[in-house]
Amino acid sequence: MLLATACSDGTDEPASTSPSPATSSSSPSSPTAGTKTITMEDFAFSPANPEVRAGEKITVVNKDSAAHTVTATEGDAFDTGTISGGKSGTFTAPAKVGEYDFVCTFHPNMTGTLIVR
Ligand SMILES: [Cu+2]
Repeated sequence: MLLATACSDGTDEPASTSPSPATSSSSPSSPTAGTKTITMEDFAFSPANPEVRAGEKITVVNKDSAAHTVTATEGDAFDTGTISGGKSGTFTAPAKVGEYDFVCTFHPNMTGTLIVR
């Protein structure tokens, strides 16, 4: 009698071909920023209240066809200048912790608050 019960463990895939993730050297363990991105889309900032680190460099991506800016409303804490539709820009967060309102100079109803920690 040959009752084939021994080979049915539910695994019908061949041995895993996925390499161990340990071979990747591209993931620093520190949660340091540097990759914060603000998106402009449909005449709004996303996120509208980004949390960043003091002095962090922030990328701004404009997905609209209209030009936008990210401009601090108080003083000139930061300002991307004009970012044409489909383009991106950068700015550097203030070195001082706090909350900084910003606006698009072309569209005053586009507002947000940069939270610097
Ligand atoms: Cu705008």
